[in-house]
Amino acid sequence: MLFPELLYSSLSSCCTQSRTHCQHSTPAAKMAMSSILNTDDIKKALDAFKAADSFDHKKFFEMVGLKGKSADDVKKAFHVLDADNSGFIEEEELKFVLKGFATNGRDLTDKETKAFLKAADKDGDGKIGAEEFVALVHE
Ligand SMILES: [Ca+2]
Ligand SMILES: [Ca+2]
Repeated sequence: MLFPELLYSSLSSCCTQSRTHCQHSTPAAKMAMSSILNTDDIKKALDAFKAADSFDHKKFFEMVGLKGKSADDVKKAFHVLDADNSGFIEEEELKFVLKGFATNGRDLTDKETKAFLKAADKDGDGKIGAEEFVALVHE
């Protein structure tokens, strides 16, 4: 790691005081969505779905340029959206998914969140795994 102090700065103090005994796992450095996607494209896509209940994930992923990205890049985006690093995008995280693209992204409505989850959650466990996300984006 080039900048360990940056990486650990967000962890609780036990990690910085005695890292060897710390029970927290080292988080993978989160990438910014803007390093994966073009910020102008993100802005345009967010503008296109400004109205409540207008969200269309297929068109959105196309507009932000994610659809054309490799599975590796889509997974990087997935990890940005998995805010608590659980390995899944849960319903609560999905509601705020547009904020993962830009801080001024709106919240999805409950209806949009449920429709999005239903489209992505192929195995029916109520959350979106990385593979499910990649499949949805490339669909
Ligand atoms: Ca999560
Ligand atoms: Ca699932």
